Amino acid sequence: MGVKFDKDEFKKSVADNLKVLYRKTVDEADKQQIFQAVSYSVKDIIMDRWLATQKTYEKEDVRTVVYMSMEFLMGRALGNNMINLTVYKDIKEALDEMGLDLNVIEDQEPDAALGNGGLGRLAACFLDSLATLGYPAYGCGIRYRYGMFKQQIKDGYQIEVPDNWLKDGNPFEIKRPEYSYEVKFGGYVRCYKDEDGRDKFVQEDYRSVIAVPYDMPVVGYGNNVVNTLIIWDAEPVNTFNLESFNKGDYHKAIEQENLAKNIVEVLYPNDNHYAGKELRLKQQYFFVSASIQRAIAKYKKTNSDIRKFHEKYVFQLNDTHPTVTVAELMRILMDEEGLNWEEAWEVTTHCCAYTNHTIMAEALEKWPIELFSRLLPRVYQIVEEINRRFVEELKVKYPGNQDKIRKMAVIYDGQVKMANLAIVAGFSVNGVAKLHTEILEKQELKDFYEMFPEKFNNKTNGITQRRFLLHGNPLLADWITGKIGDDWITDLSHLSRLKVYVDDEKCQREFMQIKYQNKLRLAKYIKENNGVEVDPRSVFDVQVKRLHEYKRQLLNILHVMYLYNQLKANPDLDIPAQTFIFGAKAAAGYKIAKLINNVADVINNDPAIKGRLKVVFIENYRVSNAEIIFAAADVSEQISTASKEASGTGNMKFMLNGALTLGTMDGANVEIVQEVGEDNAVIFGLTSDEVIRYENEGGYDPMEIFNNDQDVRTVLMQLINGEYCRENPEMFRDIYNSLLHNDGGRRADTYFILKDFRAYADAHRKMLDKYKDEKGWAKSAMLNVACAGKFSSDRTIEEYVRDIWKLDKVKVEVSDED
Ligand code: CGF
Repeated sequence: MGVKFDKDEFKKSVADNLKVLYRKTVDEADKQQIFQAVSYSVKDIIMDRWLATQKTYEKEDVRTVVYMSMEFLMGRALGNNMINLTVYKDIKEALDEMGLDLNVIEDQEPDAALGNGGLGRLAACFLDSLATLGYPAYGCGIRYRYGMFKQQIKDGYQIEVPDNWLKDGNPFEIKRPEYSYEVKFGGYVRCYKDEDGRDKFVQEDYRSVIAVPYDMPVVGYGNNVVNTLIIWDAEPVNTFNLESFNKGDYHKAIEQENLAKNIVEVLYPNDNHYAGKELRLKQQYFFVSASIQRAIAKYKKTNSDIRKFHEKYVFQLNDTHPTVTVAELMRILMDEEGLNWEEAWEVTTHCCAYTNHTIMAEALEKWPIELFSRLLPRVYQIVEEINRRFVEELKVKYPGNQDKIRKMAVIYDGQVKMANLAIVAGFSVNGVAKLHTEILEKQELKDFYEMFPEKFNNKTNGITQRRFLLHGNPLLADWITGKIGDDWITDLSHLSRLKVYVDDEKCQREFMQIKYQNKLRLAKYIKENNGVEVDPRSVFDVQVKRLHEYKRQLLNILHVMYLYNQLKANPDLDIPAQTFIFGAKAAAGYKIAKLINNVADVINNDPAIKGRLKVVFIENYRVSNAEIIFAAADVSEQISTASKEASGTGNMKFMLNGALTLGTMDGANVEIVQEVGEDNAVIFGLTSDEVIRYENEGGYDPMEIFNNDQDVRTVLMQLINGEYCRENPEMFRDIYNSLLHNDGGRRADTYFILKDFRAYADAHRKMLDKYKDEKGWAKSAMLNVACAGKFSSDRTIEEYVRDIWKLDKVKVEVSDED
C-alpha cells in the first residue's frame, strides 16, 4: 500500500506552491520558501489519507486512545512524513532534478520542540507507532508559542534563547476554530437545586479563554493511516472587552487577552522537576479541559448514551501532568451531562490510565490546596470528594492506620497529590521499564500496589526505528535492507536475522565503514557548529541527554580529567584516541556545562597529548542533530545512579545504531544487556538495591575515597586549584563541596559519583580493550543492532493496546494507491 508518486506532478506542485505562496519561481525563492513549498506539496499527499482515515474511524465508530501529554517532542516533520509516506527517495530525486538539495531543505525546518526530553520524545514515538500499526489514536497537547529554549554556549555558559518555532509558519498544521471550547478559571461555585430537586453547580465570576485546536498529521508508515496530534492554542474570549474599557477599567479589558497569551506562551523547561508555578497548573487544566470537551463532543456525534463513554475512549495520562483529567471528566459528566456521582465515577475509572516516568522526589507534583481551589474551584470540590470517599475506604481497610492515610490520601498536608489522584481514579498504573516498575511496586508506590495490585503493570519504553534508523542513518538502513529485506521497518524483531552476519569479516568491514562515514558526517557537523576538529578514527564516546545530577555528566567529565592526567603523566599510554562528546540542555543555573566546556578548552588546546583526547560540547542538542549523533557513536554513556533513571530511551537509540552501552544497571539498560548479552556491553557500579540501601542508611562517606584514592583526590583538587579556570579558581568550588560535604539536608555525593568512580574508570579501560580488537568490536556493534528489536515503540504500543487500551486495528483505503 504505497503512495502512487508522480514525479512531474510533484515538481509542478512545488513550483505552483512557490507561485501561490510567494509569487516566486524556483530560482528566485530562498531556502525557507522552498522548504515551505515542498512541505505543502507533501501535505497535499497527506491530505487524502488524513481525510480517509478520519472517515474510516467515524464509519467504524472505533474505540480510541487519547494520549494526553504536556509535551510532544516531535522534531522535524518534513523528512519523517516523506519517509512514512514511502516517497523519500522519489522526492529526493525530483528535487535533485529541480536543482534542489533535500538535505538543505530539511535543514530549514525548525524542530517542533514542544518537550524537554525523554517523556516528550516518547509521546512522539508513540504517535508514530500508533499510526504505523493502524490504531485509532490521537495526541492532545499545547501549542506553545515558544518551545524548548535554544541553547547557546558563551564563555562555557549556557545561554537560553527563545525558540520562536512558529516564526515562518508551520506548513503542516491546520487551525480548526470550529472545534474551539471555552475553559474557565477562578471565580466561585454557586450551588442550587434544579426543578427535580437535584444539586446543580455553576462556576460564576470566572475568567475564561477559548481553546482553539491546531491539527498536525501523524503519518503511519506505508499504510494510508494518518492520525492527528491536536495542539491547543488559547485565544481571548473577546479580543478586547470594550465595555470594561469604556468604564475606564483598562486592566480588566486586557486581562482576558493576557490570560490567553500567557497560558500558551512557553513550555516549562523542567525535566524530572516540578516547579509548582500557578501558570503551569493553568496550562494543565487548559489543555485537559479542552481535550475532554472535544472527546465528549466527538463521542456524542455517533453515540447517545454518555454512560458508555468509556467503551469508546481511553485517556492515557503521560505522567501526572494531565491528571486533572480525572476530576474534569467527573465535572463534565456530572455538571454538564447530568450523571450522578456513581455513574460518573464508573465512567471515569474505566477511562483513565496513568504512566509514571520517575521516582525522583523533586518531580512529584503536589499543588497547594489554596492555589488549586482558587484556580479551579469546582474541580477542587470534586477532588475533595474523591479524597473523602477514598479515605473512608482506607479507614475500613486499615482501621486506625493513620500512616496509610498520610501516604495515600489525595489531599494531605494542605496539598493535592497528583500521583495519588491518578492511581486512585485510574484503572492502570504503569512504569516504563522492568526495573522501574519493580521499584514502584516495592518502594515508591508500595502501599498502592498492596491495595490495588491489579492496576500495576510494566511497559518498557521504545523508540521508533523509522526516525532513528531509517531517516537518521540511511547508510545503515540501506545496508540492513540489503541483507535482510525491509520488514524491519514495521517489525523491528526482524533485525535478529542479522545475527548470521556478525562473524562474516566482509560484513564486519562494511558495517564499520558505515560507522566511519557517519563519524565523518558528525565530525563535519562539529567542525561547522563548534569549530573543533575531531578525528573520525578516534573512539566516539557519547553522552547526550538532559543535564541532570542523577544522569551524572559530572562522573563522565571527572573521568575525562583523570584520563587527561594519565596521558600527561604517561604520553605513551597504549590507549586509542578518544573523543568525548556531550550534548545537553540544563535547567537554568546548573554549572556542569561550564565545567565540561572549560575542560574541553584546556584539553583540546594542549599539544602535549597530540590530539589523543578531545572533548566536545555540542550546542543546542535536539531531535534533529540527535539523529546524526546516534548514528556516529561507538560508545553510549548510560551512567545514571542505579534506580534513578526510570528507563532512558537514548540508550535504545544508540543500541539501534550499533553503539556499545557503557552503563549502570539502571532503567532499560538492564533489559538492553539482557538482550545483547553481557559481552557486548560494559556494566559497572552500584546496583539499585545497593543505592537504595545506602540511601536508607543515610548515605556513605566519600571522604574515605578522597583520603585513599590519589587519582580521585588529584581530580577533585583540580576543581578548586584553577586548573580549569585560571581567572576564577573558585568557579567549581560548589561542585567540589557537593561531592565531599553534607550541606543542610543534602548528603555529600548524593549520586554516588566517587563511590562509582573506580568501577567507571575500569569499565572504560575494558571498553577500550574491546575497541582494540577490531573484529570483536565490529561483531559486538552488529550484535547490538541485531538485538535491538525489543526496543521498538511498536512493541511497546502493542503491549499498551493488549493490556490497557484494547483497541482494534483499522485498514484505510485510498484511491491513488500503487
Ligand atoms: O521519562 C523521563 C525523562 N527524563 O523525560 N522522565 N520524566 N519525567 C525519565 O527520566 C526517563 O528515564 C524516561 O525514559 C522518560 C520516558 O519515560
